[in-house]
Amino acid sequence: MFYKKLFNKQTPIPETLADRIKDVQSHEIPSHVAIIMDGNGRWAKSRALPRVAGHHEGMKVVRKVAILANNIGVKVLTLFAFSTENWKRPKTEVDYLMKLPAEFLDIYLPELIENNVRVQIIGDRNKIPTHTLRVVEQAVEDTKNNTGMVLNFALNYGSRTEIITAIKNIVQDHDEGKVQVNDITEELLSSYLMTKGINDPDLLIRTSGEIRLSNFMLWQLAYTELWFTDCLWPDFKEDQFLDAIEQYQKRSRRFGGI
Ligand code: V0D
Repeated sequence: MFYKKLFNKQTPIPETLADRIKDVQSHEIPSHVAIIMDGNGRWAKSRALPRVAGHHEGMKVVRKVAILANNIGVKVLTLFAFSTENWKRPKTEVDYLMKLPAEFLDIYLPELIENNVRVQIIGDRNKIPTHTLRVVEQAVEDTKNNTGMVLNFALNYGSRTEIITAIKNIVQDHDEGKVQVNDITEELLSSYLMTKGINDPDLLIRTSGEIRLSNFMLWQLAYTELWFTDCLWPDFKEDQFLDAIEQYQKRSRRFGGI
């Protein structure tokens, strides 16, 4: 059973978590879960630590949530790691953030591969430092044949820019005679987005109490269940993830019943 991996021999599996996992698995699991991982800076501040300490702690939570999501049967987990607006932060913080993908993959990629997870990225690769991009693209390449969950990192991602780029490419293909005006449907536009081939999220989670989308997957979230929590991302653990899944299951059972 997977949750043995989350706990070593000294730490017994808490009965409650095992029970909760069994319980959520007896209902519909959202196929695609997207998460806006907010509150790392605030978590650090509340402990009188530098902001980057919160980002580092948040990285460990990414691993926990990814392993759990994969093992309950989530097919795609999209994580908003860095937005196009995040470049406005102090350079020292941006530099630190850009080192996290390499550190994360260095520590956790072997375990993700053992769990058959496939790494993907969405976002504008242009401004990502070369070293970071190389390491991430290598992980995408190394896991491309894995058949488990897709762990999709949104890096330098912004939804409006994504839609504009899609429109430009559609117009280009129209000019070249590859697309007719009447071909332009929701499906066609979806196929020009960076999420092409990935179904829209069933559940969006945002931590840290902000109740907004912040330019994240605006097109893809049209029908998504939204779940907001005051919990800060570094404090978000298995229990909070299962809370969100349970809430999703309650809502979809209610609609399914009519
Ligand atoms: C900081 C909380 C993992 C959010 C999580 C560059 C803010 C920790 C990655 C990662 C970040 C990205 C790509 C990849 C593997 C791992 C990551 C960033 C920030 C932004 F292929 N955590 N993480 N990337 N934080």
